Amino acid sequence: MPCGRARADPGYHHDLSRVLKVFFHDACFDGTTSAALFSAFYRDAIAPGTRVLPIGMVHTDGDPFAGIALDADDHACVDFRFCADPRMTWWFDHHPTAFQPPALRDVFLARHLSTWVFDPTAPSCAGLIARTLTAAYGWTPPPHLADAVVWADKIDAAKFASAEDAVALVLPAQRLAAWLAHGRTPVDTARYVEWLSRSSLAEVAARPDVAVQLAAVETERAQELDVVRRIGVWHGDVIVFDRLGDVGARSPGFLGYLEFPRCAYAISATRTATTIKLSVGLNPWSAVPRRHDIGELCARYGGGGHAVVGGVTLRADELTRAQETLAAIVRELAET
Ligand SMILES: [Mn+2]
Repeated sequence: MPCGRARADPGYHHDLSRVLKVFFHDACFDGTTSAALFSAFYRDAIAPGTRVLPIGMVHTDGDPFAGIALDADDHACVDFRFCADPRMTWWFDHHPTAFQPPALRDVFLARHLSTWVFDPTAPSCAGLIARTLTAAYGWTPPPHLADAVVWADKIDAAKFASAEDAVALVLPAQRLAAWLAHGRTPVDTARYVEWLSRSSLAEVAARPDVAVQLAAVETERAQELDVVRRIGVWHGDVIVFDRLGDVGARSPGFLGYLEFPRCAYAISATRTATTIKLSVGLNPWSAVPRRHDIGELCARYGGGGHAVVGGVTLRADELTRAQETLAAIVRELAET
């Protein structure tokens, strides 16, 4: 064990009754990798034997932590908005819109905890966590998690040579990223985090229950491409996929750029039984220069994100507001 510090503490040693809650950005490759990585670190270097409860979080207008119980022995939040509650001992994020409302930034700066780490220039939160834990605790991720971190950097920052590369479903990391984006339940993602904390992406992808679902994701791909091609509507150089009329339909994600390579921006509007999601992105493979800070734009409508990708999540009963917000975002992005 590279870090003997916590191991020397007999009070923590293999205390199976100890529980850590890890809050993470749900349905996201970086969010789940971050949660798996932090879980492995915590069991290795802080408190062996801890039972980890991964809890997927979604961005909401208002306080996403309202009604969330911080009742475990310790709490961590990764790849998700800042939570000022002192019981949230650990926090890592790279979203420029992490502080909402902005006054939370003052809390972060004033308390100056070494276990609260924010770097909006990090390509992925998993990469930020790995670098921080190595520097501060001398903890090196096991090879299977180091591999997942490399993929999180690549996927979260869309560092692919082309849209074709980005949507490929050949390697386990990309197959699992597509699976995570395909309407997984919080129970699915919590189990996935636990598996990934202990085994490789290839091993997780080969689990019989997962393999069946990965095959289904691949089968649905051709059908999805047809739909994406059919529903894209141009507004200047912005392509819009309005799926609000089709509850449960997914955002095209990178498939939008594959089918509409000339777009500068892509916006999708999707709806489930509980939430409405507007997703906004800059085409990573477009030669058109970026004209907007998308995270800032989304934050003005109650959402958040990065300069090149962001979103707004609303409640399912806010359809009118969602339609108005979609129209407003389209107007802002389409004007030159
Ligand atoms: Mn991330």
